[in-house]
Amino acid sequence: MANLTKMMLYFQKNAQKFGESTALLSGTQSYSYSRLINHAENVAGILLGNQSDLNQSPVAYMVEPGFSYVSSQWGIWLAGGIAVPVALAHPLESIKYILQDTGAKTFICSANFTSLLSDFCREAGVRLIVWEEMPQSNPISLPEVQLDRGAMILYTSGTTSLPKGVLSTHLCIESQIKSLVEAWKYSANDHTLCVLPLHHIHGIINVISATLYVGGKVEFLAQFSAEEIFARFNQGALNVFMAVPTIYFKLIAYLESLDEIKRQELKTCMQAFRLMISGSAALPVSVMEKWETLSGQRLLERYGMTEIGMAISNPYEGERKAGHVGMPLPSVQVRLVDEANKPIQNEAGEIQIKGPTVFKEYWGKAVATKEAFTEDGWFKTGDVAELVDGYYRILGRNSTDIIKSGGYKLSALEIEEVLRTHSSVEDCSVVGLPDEEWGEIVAAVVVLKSNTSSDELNTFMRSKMPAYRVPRKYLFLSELPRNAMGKVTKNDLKVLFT
Ligand code: MLC
Ligand code: AMP
Repeated sequence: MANLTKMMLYFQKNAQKFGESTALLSGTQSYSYSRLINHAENVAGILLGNQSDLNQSPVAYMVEPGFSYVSSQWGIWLAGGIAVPVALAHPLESIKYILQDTGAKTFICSANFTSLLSDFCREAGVRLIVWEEMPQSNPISLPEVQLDRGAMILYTSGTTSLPKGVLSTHLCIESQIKSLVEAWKYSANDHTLCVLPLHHIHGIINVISATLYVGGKVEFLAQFSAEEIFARFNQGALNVFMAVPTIYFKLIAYLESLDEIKRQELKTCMQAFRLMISGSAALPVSVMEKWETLSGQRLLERYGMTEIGMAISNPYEGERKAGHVGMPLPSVQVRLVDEANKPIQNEAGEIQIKGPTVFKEYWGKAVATKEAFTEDGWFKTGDVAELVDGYYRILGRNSTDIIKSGGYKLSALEIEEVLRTHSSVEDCSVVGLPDEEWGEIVAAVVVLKSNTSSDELNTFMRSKMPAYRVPRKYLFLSELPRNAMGKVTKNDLKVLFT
């Protein structure tokens, strides 16, 4: 259909090569690489219409994990656009923010989301394309997309009250993929199960993109379910699995609820896997050890971030050290620095990263982008680590305003801003409390100006943000503790919950 004689993008080139091999499995359906690329070209044709190139216009898409997701993403890339995946669990307010911040004027959604989106899109002048209703497009000539062009914007919460769009180029994405393929030895024999949300780098790059780059198979689960994951493991076809520590925690709880015979049967299946990885948050040593006992797999823990892809990893071959994240991945430069950005050795310091995997900019935020890098181009992660016997060990973050819960990065400031909009709330402060299952859970200290209850605040917050951002504990105080500068002393607040 489309004219493919021009320069092809990395994923497209490979997809042509893998032809009729299975790329995706979802539900009872399987999809070959040729079918995937054909459909992506059709999506590109619909997006382009009479234009020859989307010229890096952002295109939002909100579709279920599987064929519709990958063909939408690839279609946007083939048409020369920037892919903006939208979380399925987000309420309309968060979606509006992303559309406004990116300025996306086109939105692909699956039929399940049309009633949520259609009024807003009509009013905002956004073209809404329903994935299931896409017609066959006419043959088109695809634009030539150079690797230095913008490819994807992912939203990340940080030390500002509103999430920032992280813009990665095709070069960043291909470099991230190649680095992982080399380190973790992906191959066409890989068959992985994607259980992660697809608006974050873990699921998008490590699970889907790297597997499809080498001709492997990606199977999808619509949503997390321990029972369903083990049912798929039990079928015996899967050989690679990647997840966040909370998922391993939940899988362990499920395994422990089974009888010995069933547990042993699943252990036999899991022992046959080539690789199991944990990342996105610290893997508690207790979880790593229990998982090894129950599955026979020693988890490979690695460290990454939306802005840099994966940066540090335990070795594929060699010792996987519990409580440590390992060594720099191929093409990634890592250093530890003091508060003056001076490199240090034999001491804890901030992790800084350089290399082709690092993102280009925060979308529309030149000042934030400048502040995120040192003058000589190192990205400041805000994570603190030490180097022990050649292995990095993460010690924490240099901001109490960032919370990691269930593998999601949350901004305390963002949650506070929303809580302050409740009519009974005079002031508030949000902190993360250590939690074995979730890594951290969100807790809010509230000063009230009129009577209300934690139940009411909870209902209010759930209407404004996805469940994983909602405070799980509330504490009411008459005032917030502050230091001499007037800043709330969050460490003092944390102890009040113990
Ligand atoms: C959900 N619940 C929580 C919670 N999230 N409770 C406390 N803290 C949280 N963070 C509650 C819900 O309110 C609900 O309870 C119950 O748990 C089930 O909710 P759910 O939404 O169905 O949760 P579940 O599907 O079980 O989700 C758990 C999860 C999910 C671990 C599968 O959080 C997840 O997919 N996390 C992965 C995120 C991710 O991909 N991060 C990567 C970012 S990239 P109730 O009472 O309401 O019924 C990155 C870079 C890198 O970090 O290095 O990779
Ligand atoms: P995100 O911004 O959602 O991409 O999350 C990135 C953050 O997750 C990093 O800055 C770290 O704080 C955290 N993180 C990722 N992997 C690990 C890990 N293995 N151990 C500890 N923290 C991690």
